[in-house]
Amino acid sequence: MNAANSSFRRFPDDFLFGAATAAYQIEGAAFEDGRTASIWDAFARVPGAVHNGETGDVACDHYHRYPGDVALMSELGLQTYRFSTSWARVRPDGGAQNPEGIAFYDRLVDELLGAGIVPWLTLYHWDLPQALEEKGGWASRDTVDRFVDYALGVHDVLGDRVQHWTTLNEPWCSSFLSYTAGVHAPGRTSVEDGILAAHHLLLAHGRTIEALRERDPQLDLGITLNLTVADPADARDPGDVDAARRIDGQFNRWFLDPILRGAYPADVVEDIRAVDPIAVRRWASAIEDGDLDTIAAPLDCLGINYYHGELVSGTPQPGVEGTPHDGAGDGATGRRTRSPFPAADDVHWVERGLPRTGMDWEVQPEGLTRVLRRIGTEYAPMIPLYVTENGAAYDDVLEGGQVHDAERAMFLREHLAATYDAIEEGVDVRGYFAWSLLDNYEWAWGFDKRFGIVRVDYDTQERTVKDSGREYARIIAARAV
Ligand code: PNW
Repeated sequence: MNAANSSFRRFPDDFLFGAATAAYQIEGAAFEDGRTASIWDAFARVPGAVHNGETGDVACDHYHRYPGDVALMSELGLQTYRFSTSWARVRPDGGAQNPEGIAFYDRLVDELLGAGIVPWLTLYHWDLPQALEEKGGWASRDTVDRFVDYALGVHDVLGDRVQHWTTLNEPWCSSFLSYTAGVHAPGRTSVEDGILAAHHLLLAHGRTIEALRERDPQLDLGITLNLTVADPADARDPGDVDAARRIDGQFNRWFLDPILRGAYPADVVEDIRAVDPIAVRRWASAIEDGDLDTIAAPLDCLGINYYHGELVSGTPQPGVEGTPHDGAGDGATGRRTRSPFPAADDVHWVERGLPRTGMDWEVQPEGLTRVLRRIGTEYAPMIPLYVTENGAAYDDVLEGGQVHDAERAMFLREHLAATYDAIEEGVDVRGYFAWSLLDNYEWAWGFDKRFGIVRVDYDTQERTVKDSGREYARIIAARAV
């Protein structure tokens, strides 16, 4: 049975339903109580980097409105809430821990626990302190030590109440989109910086897992990766098959293999070496003895963010340019950006007529079943999986105090059904988080793209539960789709 002919699927009793956000996208209060700039505060001010030059200075003002937002979570029946801590709030300029900054998360966690909602904490959702970027950022190995200090400082305060710890959200984005493509902060456009950043992010992940594990063996420790299914347009065409191998390699395996197998994928290293041998030589000499063992530190769970798949070819496609990952800054503003894939000049995306969301991303729920199946069989058969993000942007209209976002409700239903299909096959999937609780700051797209199951009016900060939010609440109450 597949998602399309779904009838009734009841989730296991211990399956967790939640929603996710990230600090910079919702908190606002960007310079309050000692917080200093992160790379996103700086990048948002680079002309042409973000749609309309919008910043997260205020965003959803969640910093001041968190009690109301937690009450909304209760109203929706969420069992768990995935949020991130802001490094620049907890440690201004990456320096000493700021008691007023960490106190916000202390209050938030208490509010969640008081409402019976399980806190799911992510330590890094892309907001490196700008002062650390100025010392080399993720291209520098020193940032790894700074991250471990930051993680332990957060654990000092919240470790008695937070059980679930995620080191990084989507290191593909914070390395290749950020240091190679230049569409996310800090906006660098270098293959060398991208692969160095990826290595240092992975090392920071592994070192943090080891350090937290040593402190408290009871914690539930993991990482969240954004994964995709890359399919060849024609499975008999060697050029198309190679295109799919390259995208799978650079998007999925570059992170999965070191974390779950302790080695970088050799074919991808060779592909990148062929286009930039100096970058690969510098990257190889930055890898120290023991790094890969650290990166492969055992995990308790793996988070998977899934939005869409990719259909690719080795043959140029008339009328289709770029990748689905190009970001808002591209072309429109003249800021220099490039492909996030260092070795995919000969890869072309193929139009196949699937419905698309407001991000122009294809709606492909069966891809989620396939991602979960693959990870649960090929890579991590013994590790519980969580869908830590899944959702869609659409141009919502508020009419008479209601948002009738039938497309988003359908998107959620189909992807929950796709998740269930993987569970039914025996894949150990333990939870699902909708992206996102609130409309929020969609990075380079600013406030132009709305992913929330709750609408935010950015003039009044009024929250309105959308039809999709009510639909999700009904699904959670029934524990079934
Ligand atoms: C994820 N891509 O970002 C993030 O974790 C969220 O913060 C974000 O709001 C959400 O997905 C929606 O975009 C991504 O180009 C950004 O493939 C870009 C890509 C993937 C994920």
